[in-house]
Amino acid sequence: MKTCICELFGIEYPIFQGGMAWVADASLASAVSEAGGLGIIAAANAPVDVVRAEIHKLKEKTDKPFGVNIMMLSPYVDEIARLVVEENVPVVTTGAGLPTKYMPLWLEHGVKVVPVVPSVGIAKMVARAGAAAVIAEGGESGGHIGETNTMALVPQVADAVDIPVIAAGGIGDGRGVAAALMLGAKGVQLGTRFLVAYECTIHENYKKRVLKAKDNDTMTTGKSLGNPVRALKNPFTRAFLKNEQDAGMSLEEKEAFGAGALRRAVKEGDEKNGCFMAGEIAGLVTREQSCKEIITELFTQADALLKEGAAWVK
Ligand code: TUI
Repeated sequence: MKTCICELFGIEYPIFQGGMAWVADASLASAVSEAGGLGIIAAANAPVDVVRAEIHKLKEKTDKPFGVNIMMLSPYVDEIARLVVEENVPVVTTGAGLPTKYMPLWLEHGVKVVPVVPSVGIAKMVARAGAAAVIAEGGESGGHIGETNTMALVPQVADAVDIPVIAAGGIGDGRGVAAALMLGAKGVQLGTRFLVAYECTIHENYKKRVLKAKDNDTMTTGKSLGNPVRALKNPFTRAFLKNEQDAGMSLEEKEAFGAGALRRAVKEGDEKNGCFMAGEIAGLVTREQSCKEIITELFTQADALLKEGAAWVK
């Protein structure tokens, strides 16, 4: 199954793997790229040397195209912006803020820029600045999220910009892929489903939580702080929400409570104090598979659905 996304990025299937902070390392990204998608290393809050080492590890494992996700709130964002140029990274995706300041540098060096956008306004802005495509990410996603959900966001972004749209948020199987294409997307980005891939190196407890999750097991914290984050419900998310509502606590204290919580989930599997970021689709993710199995299954299903589709209308 091919779309213009395949040609644009030199990949076999129109799928990006989400640039999940602390999760998306060389192991996961190289496996996704080898399987024909676009594997993405998350720079997150990591220092430049750590990201460089992951890029080198990935290059040893695959010759296929890959990307680096840059979290715009990172304290190292300036250095990481230069690193991707030095390392000839073919694709940069960005999240949690506007990448426009860095786009002239990336474009000058032939880096394809694909920002994650939570709204039509931001999609238009980055399209004008030279983005190759946009990832329209709905509020069903895990981690830091915008306000509009995928079903409403994707068609509105697709109508507003002339560049291809990649849909993200709430997509977990071939039905989601087919639906995204019907909404006007030319490709998809998945995060949660890749959390349980064999090649994903997160703690076993994290994988178990995702595999056991039901439809209503995620929640959003941080809304009142202007920093909404979706994660699996646990003692940490409940305590965070309680602190948020506590008038006696300062903004700084409330934010500090969340520091290190994602690392505690990913590295230590800390069920009590960790923040297990995951999307609403976690309830659909019930099996560990290789990245290759996941991607092949997604597109076999989507292809069959799209071909059958005409017969559903009497
Ligand atoms: O970035 C994500 N998801 C993330 S980043 C992350 S690390 C983190 N952890 C805790 C707190 C903050 C970050 C975990 N998950 N998704 C992409 C995304 N980008 N969602 C929303 C946006 C976004 C928001 C505003 C993109 C641009 C934007 O621009 C407006 C502005 O005012 O900057």
